Amino acid sequence: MFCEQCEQTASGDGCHQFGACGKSPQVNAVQDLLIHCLRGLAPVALQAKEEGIDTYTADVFTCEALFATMTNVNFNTRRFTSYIQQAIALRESLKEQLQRLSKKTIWPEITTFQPDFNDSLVEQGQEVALKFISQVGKDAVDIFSLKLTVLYGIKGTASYAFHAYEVGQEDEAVYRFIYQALAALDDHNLTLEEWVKLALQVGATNFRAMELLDAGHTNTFGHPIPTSVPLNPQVGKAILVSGHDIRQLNAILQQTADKGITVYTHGELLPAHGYPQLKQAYPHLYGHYGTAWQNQTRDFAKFPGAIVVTTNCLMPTHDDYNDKLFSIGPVGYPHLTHLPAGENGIPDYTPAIEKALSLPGFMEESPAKSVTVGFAHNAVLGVADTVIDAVKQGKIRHFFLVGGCDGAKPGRTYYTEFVEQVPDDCIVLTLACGKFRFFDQDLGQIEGLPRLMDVGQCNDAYSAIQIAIALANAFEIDVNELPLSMILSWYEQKAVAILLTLLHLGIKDIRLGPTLPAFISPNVLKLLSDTYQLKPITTPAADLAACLS
Ligand code: SF4
Ligand code: SF3
Repeated sequence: MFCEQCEQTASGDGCHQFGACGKSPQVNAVQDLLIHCLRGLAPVALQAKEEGIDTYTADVFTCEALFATMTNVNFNTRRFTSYIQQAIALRESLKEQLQRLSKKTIWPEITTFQPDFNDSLVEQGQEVALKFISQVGKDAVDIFSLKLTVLYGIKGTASYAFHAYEVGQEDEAVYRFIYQALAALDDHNLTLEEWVKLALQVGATNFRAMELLDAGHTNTFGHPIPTSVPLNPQVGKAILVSGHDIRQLNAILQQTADKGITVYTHGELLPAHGYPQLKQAYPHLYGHYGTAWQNQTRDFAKFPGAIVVTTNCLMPTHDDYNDKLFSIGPVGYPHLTHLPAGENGIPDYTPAIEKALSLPGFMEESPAKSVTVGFAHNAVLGVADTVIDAVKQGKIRHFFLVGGCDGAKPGRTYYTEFVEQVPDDCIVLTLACGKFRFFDQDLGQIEGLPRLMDVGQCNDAYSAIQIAIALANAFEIDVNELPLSMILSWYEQKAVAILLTLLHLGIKDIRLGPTLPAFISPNVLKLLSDTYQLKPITTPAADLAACLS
């Protein structure tokens, strides 16, 4: 196998024997086969779109299937077999419709690929993966590096587009670009410059996908408001909802209303508590349980109720909690109970509800503890005058956006230490699951503004960008001239997409860690550091001093 799509990749080079995330060579091979089939679907779907044929089912399917191949989403070869079958069926259906229009098209080889479902899909996946790697020509290493950047970035974008679709927000241009990027992976004539351009277009499209998702969330659940979230459980039966999917959290809340079950968020669902319409409609949406995704083996084992995983990050499951763990949507793990999507994509959560009722739940109170969430763009810009005055009076010296993914590597203590060392006259904005390194710290206030503000999930990078743009406009300067530094942590492909968005917007001086992506070649890295001054993190003290100088 060969996979280097995440930060955890073995020896910072690539997983060759077995995934450091727990992905087996077999799962990796069927994921590669699925990507190959999606690359074959893409040119056909683009041609169909040209002819006015409805490609909607294929559009949404492509997003979900790409999402399933992201790190820590799906480890189930049977689910990938089904995705591969669907990809081929959708491709052939679109071809048939084109044929009916008497459109004579010479299809590239990849669009005629037919897996043999009676033979080993693993071996076929290994073959196509080898072919993809060996297709590198002139500027081989750098073009391959950019191809992987585009592929991994588009996986992140597709996952946000899928979430946006779920909350009723779509843009045909996003679906079209995802196909264009997939189809480009088979274009052997693109120059290095054209690949760089395409990677930045991934960033632009991801910005649009995050904007759609922001609109979907805020239209459906209201603009987040600062909200205190208990971290101490309350006595009673319980369901824990993990991942990013706020619409599915809403559905679980609906289906558990009046059942005597308390609902807790886990991981990236913590910011859901800030959405007023969700909170008001469901008093049993109570608190947050557990910390970072990489601690789930311990946290899930201890949770005395049912657990539903809606998206990444799912770690290989454990006998201690397998029977109370449920997956939905693109998520999967062998032998885990998967709740299939019903009408409108919402599963019947009865098995999870029954499991929660059969388990003891929390038996005793624990000391009160809480965090505050809900500092998205509307809330922060609502106090823009206070922020601007505090900056003008020198009471706020600098803003730090410390956000991104969490992970298991020891080097990630950098982010905790960084936040601890931020001077008292500076504000820390945070987002995504990297915040669990410091989310419960009390950093105090400046002029009534909390020094630590949780902007939201990783996709709420959109919100952070809106805040930065509004501040830059208020001061009549460029975003890069703001007293703002971005200290980012990455792990998986949503973070790759967000990084490309920031580069597309021309944001400079980003500090990235804990290590740089293995798929970025030295030449591509030089290009990014020359153009955008993108740099690796060093030490908290040195980076802080450089940001404040
Ligand atoms: Fe390795 Fe990451 Fe790929 Fe898993 S997703 S196999 S850890 S590079
Ligand atoms: Fe985290 Fe997996 Fe990336 Fe949404 S939940 S940011 S790592």
